[in-house]
Amino acid sequence: MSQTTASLGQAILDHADQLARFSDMEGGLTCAYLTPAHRAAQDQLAQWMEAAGMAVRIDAIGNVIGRYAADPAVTDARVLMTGSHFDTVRNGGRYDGRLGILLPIAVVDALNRAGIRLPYHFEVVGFAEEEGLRFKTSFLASSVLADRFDPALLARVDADGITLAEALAISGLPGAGDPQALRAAALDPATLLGFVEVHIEQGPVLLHHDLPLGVVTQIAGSSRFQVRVEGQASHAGTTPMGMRKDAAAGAAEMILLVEERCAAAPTLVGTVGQLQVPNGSSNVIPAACTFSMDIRAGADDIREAAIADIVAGIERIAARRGLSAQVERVPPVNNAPCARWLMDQFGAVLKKRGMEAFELPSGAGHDAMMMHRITDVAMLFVRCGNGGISHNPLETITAEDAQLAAEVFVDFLRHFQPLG
Ligand code: HGY
Ligand code: MN
Ligand code: MN
Repeated sequence: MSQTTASLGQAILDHADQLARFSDMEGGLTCAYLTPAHRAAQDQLAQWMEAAGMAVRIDAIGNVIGRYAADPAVTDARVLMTGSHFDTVRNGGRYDGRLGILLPIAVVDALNRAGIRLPYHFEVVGFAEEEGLRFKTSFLASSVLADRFDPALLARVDADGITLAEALAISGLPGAGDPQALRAAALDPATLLGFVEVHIEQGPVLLHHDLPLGVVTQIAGSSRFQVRVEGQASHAGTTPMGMRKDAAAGAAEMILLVEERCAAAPTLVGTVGQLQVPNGSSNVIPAACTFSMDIRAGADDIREAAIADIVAGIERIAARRGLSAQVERVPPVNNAPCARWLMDQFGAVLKKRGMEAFELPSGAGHDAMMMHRITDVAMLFVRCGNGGISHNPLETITAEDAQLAAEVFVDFLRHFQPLG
């Protein structure tokens, strides 16, 4: 087997480069849900999965799912799933999510070429939507597989006023967005042995410890919000400072509150990544200001306590300034623990190769946290270069680390022992 895994690392990076050609923007990588670039990436992944010897299906939400069938001698084979997302943030990196699809495809291709079958069905999922870029609600794709999709989200609109339902209706996907078709795409948890996800760390910890790989202990829960602050437009030159209802100044005070409150507890982080003054003019006091909030913590109670304080603070600031504030909450994704029995199988492979079985939490969210709702999960992190930067074109990994991750993944698959 080793001769066929010799050059997987570079092949994975090459595929990431090829996939990055499909972008919604010039000069960078943006692949938002159900755009032409997204459809091209979906087709490309399906082609690579088929070439690797997998039977491929595309489901009602757009997931690309390849099945590498079990050894025919195993008549009651269940399914071990892996995968990650192929949508991206705006002007993002080319490995976030995609490494977790391309690496397993390369591994299956090597197993197939070596004529090796596993004692279980192995499925690789290209999740169609995880980042929430287009419709401001994340984990759409894994929530369908986990039977946690909220049909009310079909009414969410993108920046062009297109609803998720309309986008699905013209997508060519099975069911065209019919809620029944989305429900029918859910997996049967009884058929699953577990879900394992390979992902870049998206942080500096492995780099700091000079380690290529790490085993994830838990995935931080996250809550996202859209906040709209409304005041009163009036003349920038004639309105005394004490008589203003300035929505942007109010929003600025609220944003500083987010920063201050989220600095107050370990593992708690808060980010305002989007900030707009709709239809603003430089000589008009802003009548409205909108911003996003992304609040995460290593424990749900820490996150929920911060959210309660921040929402109360927003209301206090609005009242004092004569403003109104609407806080719209996107469904939260709770903290997800990884399963010790799965983590230890990655750890055993690392130790057998003379490597440290280093364990670390994930501050980033992943499809595994949604799959955790229906089966046990584990994650293998791969070191990030450039100081661990991610959600940025500077995101990078080395072919050597991708190679190591692929070899460890092959060993994990070939020695995998189901629970019980
Ligand atoms: O935001 C996240 O943590 C992930 O990249 N969607
Ligand atoms: Mn991401
Ligand atoms: Mn990701």
